[in-house]
Amino acid sequence: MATMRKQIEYPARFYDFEPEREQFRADVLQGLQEPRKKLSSKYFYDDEGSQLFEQICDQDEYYPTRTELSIMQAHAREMAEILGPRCLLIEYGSGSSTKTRLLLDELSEPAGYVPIDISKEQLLGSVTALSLDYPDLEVLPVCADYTGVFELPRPGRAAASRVAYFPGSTIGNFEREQARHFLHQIALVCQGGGLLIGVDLQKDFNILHRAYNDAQGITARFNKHLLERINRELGADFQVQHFGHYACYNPERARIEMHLVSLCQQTVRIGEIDIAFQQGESIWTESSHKYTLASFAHLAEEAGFRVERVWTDQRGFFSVQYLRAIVG
Ligand code: AVJ
Repeated sequence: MATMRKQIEYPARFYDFEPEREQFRADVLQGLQEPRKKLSSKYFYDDEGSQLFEQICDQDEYYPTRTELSIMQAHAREMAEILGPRCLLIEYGSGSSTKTRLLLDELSEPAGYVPIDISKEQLLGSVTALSLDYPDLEVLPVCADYTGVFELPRPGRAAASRVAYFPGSTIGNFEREQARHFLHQIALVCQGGGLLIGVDLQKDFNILHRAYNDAQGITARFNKHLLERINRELGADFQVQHFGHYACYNPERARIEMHLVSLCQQTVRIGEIDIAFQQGESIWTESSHKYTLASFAHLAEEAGFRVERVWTDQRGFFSVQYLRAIVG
């Protein structure tokens, strides 16, 4: 049945490793049965969650996307020069591929573009649009959880180098040890090439706080949507109105910590399993680490990279960095 659907709806070279429902169930049950309840932020991004994230990016308070886009607009040509001709561009978490277009417009004869995303609908949509706008570009989409193991497609044209693109400061969602491990994997894949990465920077706590507590409440909806997804996909009975959005900056750990707080004592059923909540007990749903240029350079070096170039905006809110892979 699944094979049939793939044949009918998807392009022939669509590498489909969409995470399985059972993995989602196992992760959710494990996270909610720990003494300190937690859910992985990667599960925000089903089709509806990805749309909500796009809406967050439009909020005045949410500076990262807009700032990163302005850095790309100002410096894409220079970035393309450093990346060099005939590179294979591999994007981790391509989403709508908006920032990538700025890069693709400047790249010299790219060998191909490999967008990797966990959300199939969004991936298909952006690939369709890209193929129309860049008819000469070989696009090799991969639907996968990019933190896992998956096969990298090979382009028809030989690539001079492999360059990973990881914008959006998604690296901030990783714990330090995970971040190092993930970056190291990329360093191995991109030997001889490198990684172009968006990294959000430390700044006034109030600005950070507002970015994750927008006045329209879109971030709150995005956060609570995770419970709706669990209800729908795992047959749970979360009463979403009995959970509150809470996001706060932790200066000691230099990160935003996002939670869903139980507003009353309640029990939630997920399939056969009951999960009890005290009033005020929280589910930790996301951390978003903020770096300094120095703290990020240190992490990059531990992972097998050397920081070759850093571009920032005038306020120093956000950075785009080119890291050269130096692992042997
Ligand atoms: C795109 C994952 C980096 O952490 O700022 C936005 C996700 N979470 N608002 C971030 C997010 C809440 C975002 N990342």
